[in-house]
Amino acid sequence: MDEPIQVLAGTGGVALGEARTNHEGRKAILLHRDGNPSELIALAETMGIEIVNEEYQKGSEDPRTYFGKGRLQDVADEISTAVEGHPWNGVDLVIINSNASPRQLVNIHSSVQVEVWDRVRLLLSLFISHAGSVEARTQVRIAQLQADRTVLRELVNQQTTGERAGFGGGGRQAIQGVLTTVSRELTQLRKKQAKHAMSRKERRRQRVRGGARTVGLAGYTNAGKSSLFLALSGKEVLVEDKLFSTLETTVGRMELSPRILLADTIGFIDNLPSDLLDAFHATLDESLQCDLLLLLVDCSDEITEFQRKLSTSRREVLDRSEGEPLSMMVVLTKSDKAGDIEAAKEVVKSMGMSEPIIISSHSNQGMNELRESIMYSLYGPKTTLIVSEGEVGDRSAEAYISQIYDLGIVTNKQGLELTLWCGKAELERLISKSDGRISIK
Ligand SMILES: Nc1nc2c(ncn2[C@@H]2O[C@H](COP(=O)(O)OP(=O)(O)OP(=O)(O)O)[C@@H](O)[C@H]2O)c(=O)[nH]1
Ligand SMILES: [Mg+2]
Repeated sequence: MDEPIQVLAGTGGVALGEARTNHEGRKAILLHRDGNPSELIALAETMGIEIVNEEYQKGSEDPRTYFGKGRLQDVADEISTAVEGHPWNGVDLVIINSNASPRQLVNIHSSVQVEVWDRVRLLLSLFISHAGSVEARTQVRIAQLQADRTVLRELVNQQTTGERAGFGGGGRQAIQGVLTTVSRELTQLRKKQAKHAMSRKERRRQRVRGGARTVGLAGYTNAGKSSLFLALSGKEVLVEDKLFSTLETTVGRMELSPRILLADTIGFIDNLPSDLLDAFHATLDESLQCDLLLLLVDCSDEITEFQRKLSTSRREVLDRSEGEPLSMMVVLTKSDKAGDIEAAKEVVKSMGMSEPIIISSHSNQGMNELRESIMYSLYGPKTTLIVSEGEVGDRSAEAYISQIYDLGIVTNKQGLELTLWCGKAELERLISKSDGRISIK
C-alpha cells in the first residue's frame, strides 16, 4: 500500500487525508508554453511559493508529458542534482501553466519525482489553505477528491494497459481500494454539502418573506468585492491583496437600509474547469440569486486585463443564473488608483452593458451615487407620502409614521410629509390599510 500512496501524494495527496495547507516558502519550477503565465505566478505568490525558474518550450504541448520528453528529463536532472547554493536546490514542486490531463500529471510526476501541480491543482491547494469554515472546507474537499479521482483512474488505467509497472500484483487493487474510499467520502461530503445548501436556501426564503431585497456582489477574484461589502455594510470581512481571500458567501445588511441585504462571495477566474466551480455553486447561488447583481471590475488594471476579467465575470454570471432575467449593474472599482477609466467605460459600452458606476471603497468616491442607484434599481423612484391628522380619538399620526419607517427607507421627513424608497406592493398595502390617512403627494 505504501508505493501507490507515495505516487498519489505527489499528484494531489488524496490518500494522505491530511492535505498540506501551508505552502509558504516552497520553491517551484514553472513549465509554460503559449499563453501568459503571469496569473499563475500571481496565484503561486499569493501562497508564498517562490518560482525559482520559468521554463518555456515553444510549440504545441505533448499530450503525454506536456513538455517534450527530453526537455522534461533535463528539468528532472537539474532538480535532482542541484547542490547547495544552486537556485534549484530545495525545489519540491513543479507547476504547469495549463489544465493538464491526468495522463500528463502522472507522467510528469514519474519523471521529475517531486509534487506536480497544474492550474487546477494549484487553485485547489490555494482554496484548501484559504478555506476557513466547515462549508468552505467541504466544498474544497469535494473538488479536490474529484480531481484526485481522475488521477487515480489514470493510474489504474496505466497499469491495466501495462504502461506502468512497479506496484506489483497488489498495486492495482490497492489503488482500486483508495478509489472506493474516495467515492465513499465523496458521497458523504455531498450529503453534507446538500444540507448546507438547504439551510442557505431556507435562510434566503425567510429573508424574502421578511420583505428584504438582496444585492449580490460578483466579479473576478481581487476585484474589491469584500472591500465594497465592508464599505456598504460595515460588517468586517477578510480583505486582502490576495487572490481568493473569500471562498464563501457572507450576508450583511446595508448600513442605514437594513431591509437591503448584501452578499459577498467567491470571485471568478479564467479557465476554471466548471466542475471545480460547481463545487461552490451553493455558495455562489446565494449571491447570484438576488434582486440586483453588482458586477465589479477593477478599473486600475491594464485595459486588456480589464476586458478579459469583465468578459469572464459576465459569462460566469450569465451561465450560472439559469437564464433568469437578472438585474445587473457594472461597477468599476479602485478608481483612486491610476488607470484608464475612460477606456474602461468604452469597453463596458462596447459589450452592450449599461453605463457603469465608478467607485473607490478607499476614497469613498462614487459611493453615494452607488447607494442611490441600488435603491433606484430595487424600488424605482422615491415616493413622497403625506399622513393626515385624524379626528380626536383616531389613531395618532405618529403611529402611521412609524409604520412607514418600518416598511420603507425614509430619506427625508418634514412634519407629516415623508420621502422614502419603498417597494410597490408594500406601498399599496400601507395605503390601503390606512383608512385614508396615508396618501401619495
Ligand atoms: N486602492 C484601492 N484598493 C482597493 C480598493 N478596493 C479594494 N482594494 C484592494 O484590493 C485588494 C483586494 O480587495 P478585496 O476586497 O479583498 O477583493 P475581493 O474581490 O473580495 O477579493 P477575493 O475575495 O480574494 O476574490 C485589497 O488589497 C484591497 O485593499 C479601492 O477602492 N482602492
Ligand atoms: Mg473577497
